[in-house]
Amino acid sequence: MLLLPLSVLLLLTQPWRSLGAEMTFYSQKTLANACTLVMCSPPEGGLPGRDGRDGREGPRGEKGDPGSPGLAGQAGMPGPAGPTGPKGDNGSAGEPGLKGDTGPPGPTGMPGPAGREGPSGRQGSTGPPGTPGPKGEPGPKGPAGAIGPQGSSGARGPPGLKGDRGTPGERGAKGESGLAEVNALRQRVGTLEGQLQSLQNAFSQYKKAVLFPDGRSVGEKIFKTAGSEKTFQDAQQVCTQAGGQLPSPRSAAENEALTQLATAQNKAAFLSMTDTRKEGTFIYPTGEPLVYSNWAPQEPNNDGGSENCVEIFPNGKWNDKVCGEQRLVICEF
Ligand code: MAN
Ligand code: CA
Repeated sequence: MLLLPLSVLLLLTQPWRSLGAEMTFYSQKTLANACTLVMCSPPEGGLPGRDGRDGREGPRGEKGDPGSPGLAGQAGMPGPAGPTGPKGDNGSAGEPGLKGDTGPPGPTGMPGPAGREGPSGRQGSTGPPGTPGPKGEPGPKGPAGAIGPQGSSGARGPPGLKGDRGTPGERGAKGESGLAEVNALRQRVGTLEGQLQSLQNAFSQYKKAVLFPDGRSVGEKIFKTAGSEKTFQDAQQVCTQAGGQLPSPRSAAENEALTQLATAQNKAAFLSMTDTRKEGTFIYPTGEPLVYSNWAPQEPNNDGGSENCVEIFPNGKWNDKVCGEQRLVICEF
């Protein structure tokens, strides 16, 4: 037990000795029994450093400082504790902990992608009516007009009046394009306008010829006389057979037209009205009461109690007259 402290003392007190030899010697002694060096050091030897907390076992602490020399012949007191050794390395990693409890539910996720396309819908209701189709082609030519009257020279008369318009033809096929159809219609309108003008000219010409010298046109009426004189009944028949009737002047203008004819013939003419059904109440052939009158003063007086017809004087005034008298025949068309 005392050999090592003594060797140390010898080393410290004999500095002339070779340092390398001593180091070799010391090293061999230390490696041979390191524990012996610490455990068997003098009483004042240092304490080993503390293990690091939770770390691996740290290395051995440094050797404490030598204690003070002891009294001769007696073992010295242990030296003070050495300084705490350096902190050891961290210990090995611990075992994995227990699995944690299941966490709370997460927040609501984002909306999912759009679904697949749905099935086809049901058939829709019937749509509105379409636009009218194009105008049909002109109808077939009308029937031939009546044969015109024979001329005075014995030659063939002029052509008869054109027949009535025929029934419309079937609707034509749709045009190839709107522009072509418009142009065709324009051309047709132009042709029709020319034909209309020709007819107007011809009609004006025929009216003048027909009304001269014993006819008059007023509004849509035509009055014409053949110059003959007949009883009311005969005169009425003549006009009916001609497609007309006895005159029914409903206005001053119409009365004036009749006045001109009577003046030209210088004869009084029968009108259509009578009061046969009810004395004093003159009516038209239709039964309608008068809407216009131009009675001469004190007329109608039903002279003799039997005047149920009406005459118009050349001056235009009216007088009720016996129907059996003969008066100028003027027809209304
Ligand atoms: C004659 C007839 C009558 C008429 C009188 C007027 O008698 O023409 O109808 O009323 O004259 O004075
Ligand atoms: Ca009279």
